[in-house]
Amino acid sequence: MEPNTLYSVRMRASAGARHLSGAERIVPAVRVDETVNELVSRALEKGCRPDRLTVAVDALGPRPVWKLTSLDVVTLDVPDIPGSRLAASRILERAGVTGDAAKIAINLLANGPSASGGTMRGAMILDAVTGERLETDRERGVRASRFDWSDEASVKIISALSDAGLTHFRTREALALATKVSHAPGIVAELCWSDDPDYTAGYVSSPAMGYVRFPFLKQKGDKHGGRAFFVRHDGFQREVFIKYLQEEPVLVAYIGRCSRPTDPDEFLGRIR
Ligand code: WAQ
Ligand code: MG
Repeated sequence: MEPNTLYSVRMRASAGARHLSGAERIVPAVRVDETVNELVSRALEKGCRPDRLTVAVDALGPRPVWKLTSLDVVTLDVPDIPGSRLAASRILERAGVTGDAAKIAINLLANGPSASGGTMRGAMILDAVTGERLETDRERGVRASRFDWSDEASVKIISALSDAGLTHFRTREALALATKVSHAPGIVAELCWSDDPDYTAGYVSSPAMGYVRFPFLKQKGDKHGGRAFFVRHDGFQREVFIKYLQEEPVLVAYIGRCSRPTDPDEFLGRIR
């Protein structure tokens, strides 16, 4: 592994106790400056003004950086929310999540998964068999950190996603996150939809099936959303899993396939 001079740059904006936005990058030393500026501008662009904006810059040091290939992306053309949630549940079952665990996760995301019934900053960890919640902090959840697209892969994925009709930055960021998560020790699958009331799309992903999007996993105007990481029932090591998600640096350096919207039954037939 070549010695690296990479830095993790993380931004977080809040108003009072409320989290407004966050983003992070992994960049070489020479790009730290412009990246800090870019993330600060982004935090200030948002409609609501933060009263605290934190940027952390950390050298990654001598640890190796994992170079991963992004998950294959497909969008399933399901026009309604109940149909999308049902198809998402079927796909989770194919990935090794029980119907019960999938249902628990969908209900939690739909109703606000935090202990107080609001959204979480991070993700829930759910036993893929029982649906039991395993994260230590149910208010905050666990956050995946230290991942980014490499410069080259970033250019390529923007073009590949755009060819598949996908141009929103959220898709690109969620794909990098899901790619890192799909390599976590003990992961079975992930379910996500945004807590942004204007963003109705979400996805299920797994190492074998890739990143499967749904344009409508929730109603427009609904402020509930979140993430569930489903993990192996047998021999799951929570500390190892969390340490990987939070600390191991990952660059998504190669891109997977990005397909045009597909009929859900055809997709389910194909992955059988
Ligand atoms: N690690 C773990 N969980 C996170 C992280 C993280 N780094 N960031 C966000 N979350 C959780 C948290 O509970 C948020 O409330 C929830 O996920 C949603 O976060 O078009 O935009 O940033 O293919 O609002 C999915 C579909 C978009 C994208 C997801 O998520 C597409 C999105 P958001
Ligand atoms: Mg959000």
